[in-house]
Amino acid sequence: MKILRIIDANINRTGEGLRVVEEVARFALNHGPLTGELKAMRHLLTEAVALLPRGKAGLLAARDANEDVGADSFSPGEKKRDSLKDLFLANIRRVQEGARVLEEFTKTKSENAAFKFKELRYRAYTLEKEMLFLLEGPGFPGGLYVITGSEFTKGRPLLEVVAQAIEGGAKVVQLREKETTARELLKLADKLRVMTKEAGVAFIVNDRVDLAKAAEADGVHLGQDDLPLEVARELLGRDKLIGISTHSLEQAVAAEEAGADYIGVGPVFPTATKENLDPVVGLELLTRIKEAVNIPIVAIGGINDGNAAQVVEAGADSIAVITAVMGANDVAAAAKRLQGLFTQRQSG
Ligand code: 3NM
Repeated sequence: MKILRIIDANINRTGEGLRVVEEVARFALNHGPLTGELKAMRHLLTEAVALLPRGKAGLLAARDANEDVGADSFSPGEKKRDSLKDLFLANIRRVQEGARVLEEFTKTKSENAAFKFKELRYRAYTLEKEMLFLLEGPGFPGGLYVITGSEFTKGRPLLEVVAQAIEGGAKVVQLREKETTARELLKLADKLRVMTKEAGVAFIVNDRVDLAKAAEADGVHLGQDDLPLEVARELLGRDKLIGISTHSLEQAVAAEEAGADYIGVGPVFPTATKENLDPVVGLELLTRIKEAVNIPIVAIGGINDGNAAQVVEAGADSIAVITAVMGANDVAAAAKRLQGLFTQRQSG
């Protein structure tokens, strides 16, 4: 009877875990094949139960949830789930642990049932890897984020300047060219895609979800008046980065809640590079935003050699610059100095 109670409790645990994970696959990821696999795993659980002596009826007879001494003791992790990823991980672990317990305790009762529980556990490991990748996305690298601006290169070809910035250690390149046709932008985007891929640098397209998709960029950066994040996510999928420009604490929190992979925060300092600039954010608000959100923060606006260290000190995970790199006399050296601030932080 005691063993049957253990088996019953763990069948419930495994089945409930599978249900939660299935909802994530179905409604959060919109993923047909994974949803199908989870359904098949639930069926496998039912099949295994049917192989036990007296099947489901025997388990029900052994059930006594009121007397379960463990029912009230939540572990701290059970009460708080910070993100969809945490919720997913907690529940896939329940499945794996439940299946393992079932495998051990049914060995003496039905070898075939034990074998099915083992199969279930292995399928849960494979599923964990696949779903985790989809939930985590590609990840934002941080560090120096260089934004293009042909009018600031002092007449030098843009692609050459970007190549030098990459040579200097830039981690992200964003295509942002205001006075160009879509056709020209796509040509440029295709070239930047090749260059960044070879260097292992993230490539982001400003504003244009269509171009980001066409050029197979790593993501898109959107302003407050561009397409809403949900629409961009629908078009690009979960494995692309979406960054949102924010200019206040409220906008930063809202962007994180909406599912941004990172946020731009600016202008940190006054700058003449952008028209219709929002009010200056300053370092203090940058720090407050850093404390309020969990996603990476890209500080932008008027950042240069003279003030970049303070920006990193204030909590920026990344600094985005146009003129400090595009307009530098020695582009590679400028990029190296700015990226160096992050390398120092890591080792210091
Ligand atoms: N966005 P520079 S400030 C493109 O506040 C851009 O969101 C900003 O150029 C914002 O490094 C800015 O030359 C211009 O100051 C950044």
